[in-house]
Amino acid sequence: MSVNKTIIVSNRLPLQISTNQNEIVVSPSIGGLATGMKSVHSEGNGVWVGWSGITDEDLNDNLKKKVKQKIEEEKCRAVELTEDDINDYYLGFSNRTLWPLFHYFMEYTDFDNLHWEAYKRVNEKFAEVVLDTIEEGDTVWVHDYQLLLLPKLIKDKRPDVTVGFFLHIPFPSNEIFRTFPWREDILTGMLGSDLIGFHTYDYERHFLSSIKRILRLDVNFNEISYYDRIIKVDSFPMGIDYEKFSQAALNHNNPKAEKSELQQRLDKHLSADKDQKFILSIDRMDYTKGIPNRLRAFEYFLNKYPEYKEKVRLVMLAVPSRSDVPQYKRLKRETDELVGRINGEFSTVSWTPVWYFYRSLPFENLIDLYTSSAIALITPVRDGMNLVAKEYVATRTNQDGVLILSEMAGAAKEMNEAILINPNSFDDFASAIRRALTMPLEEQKQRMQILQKRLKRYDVEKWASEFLKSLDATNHMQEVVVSKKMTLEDENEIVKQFNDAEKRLILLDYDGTLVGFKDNPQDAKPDLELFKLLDTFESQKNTDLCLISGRDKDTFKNWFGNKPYNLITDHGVWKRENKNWLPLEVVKTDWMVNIKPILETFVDRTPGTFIETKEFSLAWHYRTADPELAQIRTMELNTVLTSLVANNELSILKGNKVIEIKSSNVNKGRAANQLFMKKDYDFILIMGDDWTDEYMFEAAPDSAHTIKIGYTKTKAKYQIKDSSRVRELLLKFT
Ligand code: GDG
Repeated sequence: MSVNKTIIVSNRLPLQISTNQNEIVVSPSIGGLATGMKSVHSEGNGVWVGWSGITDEDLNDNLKKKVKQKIEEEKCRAVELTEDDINDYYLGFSNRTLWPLFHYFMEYTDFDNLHWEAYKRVNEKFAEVVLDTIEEGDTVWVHDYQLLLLPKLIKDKRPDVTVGFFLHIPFPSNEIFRTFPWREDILTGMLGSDLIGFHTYDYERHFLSSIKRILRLDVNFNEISYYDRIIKVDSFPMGIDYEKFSQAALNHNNPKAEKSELQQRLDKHLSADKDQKFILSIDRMDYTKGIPNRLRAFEYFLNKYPEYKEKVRLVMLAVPSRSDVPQYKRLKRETDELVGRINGEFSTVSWTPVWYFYRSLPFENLIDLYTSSAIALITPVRDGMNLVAKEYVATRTNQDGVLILSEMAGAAKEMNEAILINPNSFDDFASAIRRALTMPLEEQKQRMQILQKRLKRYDVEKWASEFLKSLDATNHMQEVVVSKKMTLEDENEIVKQFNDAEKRLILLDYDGTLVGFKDNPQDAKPDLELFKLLDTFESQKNTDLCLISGRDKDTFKNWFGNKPYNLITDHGVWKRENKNWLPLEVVKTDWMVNIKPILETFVDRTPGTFIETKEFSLAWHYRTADPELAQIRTMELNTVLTSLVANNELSILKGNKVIEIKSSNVNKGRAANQLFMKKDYDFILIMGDDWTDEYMFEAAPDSAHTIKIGYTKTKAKYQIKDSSRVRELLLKFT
């Protein structure tokens, strides 16, 4: 029997693999993600899917087999990648396109088709391994920007499986994201998920704004309606392994503990002058981390407050990263030059202002640095979260020390007690450093205490479990939404009843039901395939086919003039039967002269909207308007119209991206009723997609088959996905 498991997917497996002659050595990696996922991974049959760090070319067949086996022993599955894959998908598309663009470095962003093709190809390779690993009831959690297309690739093949996605870097404002040539593919790729998580509410907001503007989907608070699914978007600020860092610091501070070489060196400097303080910065050598800017700001500080010369030292650890990418090479050169210049300018016999390490240090040395530094200066120009800031706080077990943190790091949102600065302002830098250097111990402790309490509570394990809890809840949410989804059995039953019936009535809405929506309603013309389908239908014996629409008479005359079907237009004002047009209702239109100027003022102030003037109604269309502006304007318009319509016996209909004002004594329900009463039908089928069709569903006799197109709330008995499903279904009757 299989146990439901969680499949974690990330670009890299949480393993370090090295080959020593013909031997394979596998050791676990200690990064934040690996720690956070540890319990998720070890529970049940948990599996981690990712790249091993070794390309196909680096292994012969024999070694490949051994590596595979070793990886599987660690409950991991490897996605095999070639050198080309890594160059084009990882170094190329991930690190030269997505990384700079999502961090607002547009000038560093390459849009290279070859890299995009590789990105798609590699996401498919990941999908293949994941799909091969999935069993019924499993949950998949995909991580980060290298795998944005993966959720859809999984969901398309396995709609039954719950998929979560977490982005570790910022999601940029729509103004940035919309410049991206493959923006639709990226968004729809992510929408394969049931839950999409970000570090902060701002990234969530930006993502939803792109969803509304680029895909034009409906968003309700933090839920996206996407065909038959509701996708939840939320923020989960990633934490650290608090216990590990605070415990390591406690052990380190124990007077009996053995001191590392680095610690001895740090101590020597600190004891030489009691007033001497270290200002620490640790980052990967990445242009998003603001390293050159920090150096320049430090130089500015020393010039502005020369009394701190020989009193402070910037201890800067920059960990080599992506050094094959040209911008990173340039950054390294710039940093080296700046450090050289500043040290050359200020150094004295006993003091060098910047102590610069360009390497990765073992964990113990990281703790040496954190615990020896009175100040941490973490000033990225853009950073998804920034865990270093949190780690510094966790190691301050005496509760002294001051964190200076850039507002542009996601972490700033939860670390208000740090000194927050705008990393582009040298004056902010200088005054923050001075403030930190002079901050009374009592205040340092007050701030640290609050920060520590928060980080301890919401640590990385809690982060992972909160995400999974929320993911599990989305799963139940979906079951509710699709409860009326039409099944194959339902379909077969209706077709059978149709075949057995002797007097059939088929009542079909037009827009959104028989055809999809177009930006301009006049472009949503019937196509040849539709004519063919309707003609076949019409020619069946004992079958009355009627199209029923809010469209005006002239438009339908134009489109269906020489067709024999019955038509009802203007929401039920006009009817065409046996080629003759008859009014179903007597309707006043004198109100239009008063209402139209009001609508015009809305058109003037809302780009992308327009008025459709029909014989008996006025419609304000806003399909192509900015969705957020349109939302505000529809509320305004509603308020303005409400007082007017009551006096004129008018009603306001909210359709699909349209508001229509028409006489209250006309609706599709009343018109449909007249048809129901005409003959003793033993089979009635009604289909429609929007709010105005609910009148028909409501008026229909109990035995009628009512079908709503789309998955929003309805009185209809069944729901189906879209207009192409309508056509597939109708074909079954012919
Ligand atoms: C991405 C996002 C987001 C650093 N130097 C050494 C070392 N480290 C460890 C730190 C810390 C980690 O590396 C760096 O994490 P960050 O969060 O600061 O930055 P990114 O690598 O850019 O991570 C970021 C994160 O994903 C998580 O979602 O916060 O915004 O960009 O844990 O301690 N570790 C060791 N030696 C070093 O020299 N052992």
